[in-house]
Amino acid sequence: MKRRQFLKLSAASCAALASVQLGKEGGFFKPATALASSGSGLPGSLGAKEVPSVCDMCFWRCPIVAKVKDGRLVKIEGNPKSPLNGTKVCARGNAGIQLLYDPDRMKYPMKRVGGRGEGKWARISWDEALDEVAHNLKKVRDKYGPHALAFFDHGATSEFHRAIFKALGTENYSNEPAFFQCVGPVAVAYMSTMGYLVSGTRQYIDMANAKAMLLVASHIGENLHVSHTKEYAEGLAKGAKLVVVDPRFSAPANKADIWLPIRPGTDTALLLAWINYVIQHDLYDKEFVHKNCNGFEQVKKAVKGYSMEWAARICDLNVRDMEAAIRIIAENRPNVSIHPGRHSTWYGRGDTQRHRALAILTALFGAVGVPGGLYFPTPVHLAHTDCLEIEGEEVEGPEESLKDNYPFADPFPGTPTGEIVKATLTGKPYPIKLWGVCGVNIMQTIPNPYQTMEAVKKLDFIFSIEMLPTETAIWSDIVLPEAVYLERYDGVYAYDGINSYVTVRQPVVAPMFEAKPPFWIANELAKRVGLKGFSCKKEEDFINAELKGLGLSIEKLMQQGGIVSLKEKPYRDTSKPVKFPTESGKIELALEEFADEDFDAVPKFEPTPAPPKGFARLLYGRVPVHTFSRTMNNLWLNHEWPENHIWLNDKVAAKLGIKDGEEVVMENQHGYRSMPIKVKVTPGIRPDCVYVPHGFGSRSKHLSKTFGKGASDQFMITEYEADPFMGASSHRTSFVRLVKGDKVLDIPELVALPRELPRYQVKKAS
Ligand SMILES: Nc1nc2c(c(=O)[nH]1)N[C@H]1C(S)=C(S)[C@@H](COP(=O)(O)OP(=O)(O)OC[C@H]3O[C@@H](n4cnc5c(=O)[nH]c(N)nc54)[C@H](O)[C@@H]3O)O[C@H]1N2
Ligand SMILES: Nc1nc2c(c(=O)[nH]1)N[C@H]1C(S)=C(S)[C@@H](COP(=O)(O)OP(=O)(O)OC[C@H]3O[C@@H](n4cnc5c(=O)[nH]c(N)nc54)[C@H](O)[C@@H]3O)O[C@H]1N2
Ligand code: SF4
Ligand SMILES: [Mo]
Repeated sequence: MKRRQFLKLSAASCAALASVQLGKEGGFFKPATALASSGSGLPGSLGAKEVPSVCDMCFWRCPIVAKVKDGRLVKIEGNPKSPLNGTKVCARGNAGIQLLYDPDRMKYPMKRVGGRGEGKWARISWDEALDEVAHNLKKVRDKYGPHALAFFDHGATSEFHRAIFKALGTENYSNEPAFFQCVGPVAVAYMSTMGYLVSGTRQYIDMANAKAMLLVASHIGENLHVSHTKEYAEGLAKGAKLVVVDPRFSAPANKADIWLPIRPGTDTALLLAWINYVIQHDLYDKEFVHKNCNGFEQVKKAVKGYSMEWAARICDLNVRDMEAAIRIIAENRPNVSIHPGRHSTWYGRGDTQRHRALAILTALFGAVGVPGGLYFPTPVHLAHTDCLEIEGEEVEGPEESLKDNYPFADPFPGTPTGEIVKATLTGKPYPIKLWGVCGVNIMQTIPNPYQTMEAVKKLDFIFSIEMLPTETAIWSDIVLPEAVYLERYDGVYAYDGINSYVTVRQPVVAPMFEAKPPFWIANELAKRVGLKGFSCKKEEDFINAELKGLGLSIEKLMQQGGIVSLKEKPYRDTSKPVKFPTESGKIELALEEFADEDFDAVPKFEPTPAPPKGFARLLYGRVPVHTFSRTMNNLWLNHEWPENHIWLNDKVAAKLGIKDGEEVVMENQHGYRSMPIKVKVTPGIRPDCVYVPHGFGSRSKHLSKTFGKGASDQFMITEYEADPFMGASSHRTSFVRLVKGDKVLDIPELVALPRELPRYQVKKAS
């Protein structure tokens, strides 16, 4: 098959994959008798009541229509009014039904009766559960001060509960994993360089109109967000060239014109050599740089020493491919998508500067505010409401803040997770004695779970708000069962990318068992700790208050099928200079504010230590049908992809005598061993690393469908380093060798290590 044909096919098959169709359509559904508690459902063409809402099987939040028959959810489809996903949802979006009806769900408030982590619970009433949580919140605050309370939160419902922690006065709450385990480095790099955030919930990269794309990691297709993947597939189908930099033959590497199988941890060397090459060969957009950028001469001077030959040795690539790759991008400027990346907490030191280098390259090509490039988000004018604020007392900050060591942690919310864990363990600079957890599976999310467990053992109290009996739930003293996204309101969701719109999440069925919506839980808890609670009476009030800014209400939205489009201006007027939201109004190619904090104004290459002898670097990523650990117990998704495999280079496997499909155990540099995992023997990964899809290997027996299936990358990550800019913690700084039967197998070193790259010295786990 010719490549072009294949790409067209892949665009179509990708869309097909995105809407796993279940059940026959037409005449199958009858009108529902008991409808959604909101009563805002629309009569559906299929006979079932159709309720527009928003998916929450991952954070992309595709608009959906839920079909409810006799009070039971029978089908989820994309909202046909959505300009992004249309009627499509991905496998996970479709399988939301199996989250709602999962018999393993947290059904009632539970109190721990065994040791922490044992998973022994007794059912208690909501009154008892809330009283106990409130009592402990007050007790710890009164004894140790407000900052002894920490809240680990993520996801749609966290805002409700965070309001209590804020009102109690702690500085230790935040959107933890989404920042400190995910986008922290990209966020700081692009905010500082361009003045705006490119990798929040949405990513402002116009792949559908690109003439060429550069993906550094960014394994789109495995990392699956429906509209993002559709736009990428559309760009390829229209003929965009693709360059992929990844040590593994990833889903996009598979479609690339050029795949650069880079030595892990050396991307900045490649990017700096490319920046130098582009400047030396006059391959940049002079007019754009002249009109819109500061610091060009400084960059030119700083990167002069980074030659292609040097980078080729560091990155273990060949100069010919490196040159061909950057020429493909340069020739198509400015309509090129240099993907800013998303998950970027890889190596700690050097992560922020890697994304700075990507931002500089983007600016040199003028690929900002043009079709195919980075574009400008749509301003969304929701009205401000204090409905969801809870009044508290003025509290002074701690003498020494956990954020103090990280000059770029502000203006982002939250406190570095690593610092909270360490303060809990050591009591320094002040004690932390209570953790609340909501929407985060901290044992599967924050590196070094063994350290996290030690910290939890030191707490006076830990509670979690959960929908499933996860690893984190079994370490909690009290677990509060929360309604899942199909049973509750959350808030207004505005999509501010190309094809922008506004919509709301609303309940499609009433909460099951004794699960309660976040608004109710937080309000009840607030009252019991002596706070006033929310100023509005019900969820609809704050949603309507916010929508007012757009002249809308829930009712008006529903009259229009649940979605209203917004006016957008993603592209610039190329004849005029742009006013970027930086202090100078220009893109900052060299950053004095970095230099002021003793960082480099222009990125330098800072190597991360290479694997110790006998070990391979542990890499991880996504599979398209699962979201982290949260979907592993889903009946349909578990059926599709029940366990993960460890990718092992074929030459390494041959030397070790390991065959495809054989079972091994991973052992990391600190001697921790994983659960058994099957090997995928492949030439599609370099010999100096292995790859383990994330989220598998559950350690909670209560998750009956997924317990013990596959192995967790997370439980092998015992070494991490903080990003010195904002304190995010690295995840690709641990190493494994393999154990087969009772034999420990050292990984042979098949690629020579250049002198410039230091080797990791095994030290105590961080
Ligand atoms: N199906 C599904 N999709 C998801 C998610 C999910 O859970 N499930 N999660 C979403 C979220 S929150 C995020 S943040 C994103 C994460 O997805 P991405 O932002 O795409 O994550 P990355 O870490 O950039 O990409 C993983 C790839 O990095 C490669 N890699 C590892 N080390 C290196 C290195 O040193 N250099 C280079 N060049 N490549 C390397 C790996 O081989 C792998 O192919 O996915 C999102 N999409
Ligand atoms: N080892 C390793 N660590 C990683 C990553 C990795 O690839 N490998 N990826 C990193 C990235 S990019 C990210 S974004 C983070 C993601 O980190 P997390 O958000 O912690 O990931 P999940 O495993 O989805 O955990 C979410 C938890 O919230 C619960 N939950 C889901 N929906 C709701 C809800 O509506 N209400 C309540 N109360 N609870 C809910 C789920 O049951 C689950 O326990 O992980 C980071 N950490
Ligand atoms: S990408 Fe899939 S799981 Fe994520 S919001 Fe969209 S349909 Fe739901
Ligand atoms: Mo993420």
